[in-house]
Amino acid sequence: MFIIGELINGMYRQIAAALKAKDAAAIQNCARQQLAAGAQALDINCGPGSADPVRDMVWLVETVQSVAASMIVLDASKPAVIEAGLQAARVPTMINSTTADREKLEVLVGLARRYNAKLIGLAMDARGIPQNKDQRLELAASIVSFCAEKEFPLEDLYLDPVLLPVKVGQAHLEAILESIREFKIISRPSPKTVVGLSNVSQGIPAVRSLINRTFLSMAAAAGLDAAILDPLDKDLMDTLITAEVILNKEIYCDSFLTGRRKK
Ligand code: THG
Repeated sequence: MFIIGELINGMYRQIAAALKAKDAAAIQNCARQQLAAGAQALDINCGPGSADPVRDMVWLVETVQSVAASMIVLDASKPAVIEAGLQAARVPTMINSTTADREKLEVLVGLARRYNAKLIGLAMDARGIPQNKDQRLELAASIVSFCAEKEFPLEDLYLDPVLLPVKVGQAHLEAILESIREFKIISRPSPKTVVGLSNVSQGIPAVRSLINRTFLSMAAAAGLDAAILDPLDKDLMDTLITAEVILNKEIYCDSFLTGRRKK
């Protein structure tokens, strides 16, 4: 599974403070720690409190890429913020994200092509979060057909079923898992799939890690290709390694866990 570290996000108080103070060392430490723990890409999000998200995104991209060559996942709802990040980036990039709305697809698929970036497509539109599996599949299929029409490579498209917290969306989780399986068979070549894992445990501090790793192993079994997650959660990373052995994606040996752990 492709691991995207979630921690450089202004949703976290320490990151919001570091961003406000332009504390480059704090951001760079967060980047290095996530990569050392096994992240292959870093999600970057200025958070809801940023007064100037275009400027902050550029600063975050420059700050991170001066210490790491890994892919940066530009996480913002405003296309102008994503474009500023794309312009600043000298490392590989992923756009996070477009919705299934035609206007957003026009802009973001255009940017992804122009900047040779990968693209996350959320199975939602201006009407909001889909209510069932059929609606998710319909939204995902409209993103796929738009990308195919514009000749954006489908293997660079990551479809996101939009993971809801178990606390508010319990009845959706089984359908979300089924969507992961079904998104993969919308087209050939197959699009990829991604979730923002920590969404599932929001608002449940006591058992966050348990909920995250339980969902992740179920999503891995459904064929999930990538996850935005907290790579510093050792139990979560151990669960992922073990799930990949069980799914025969990694070869078993008696030291499979210690052998594949990062530190
Ligand atoms: N899909 C895509 N991108 C995403 C998401 C998604 N990006 C953002 C988010 N969801 C994934 N990243 C996070 C990062 C943090 C948290 C959840 C998801 C989180 N943060 C703490 C909280 O809200 O409890 C912040 C508080 C704190 O600990 O300081 O949970 O779904 N494509």
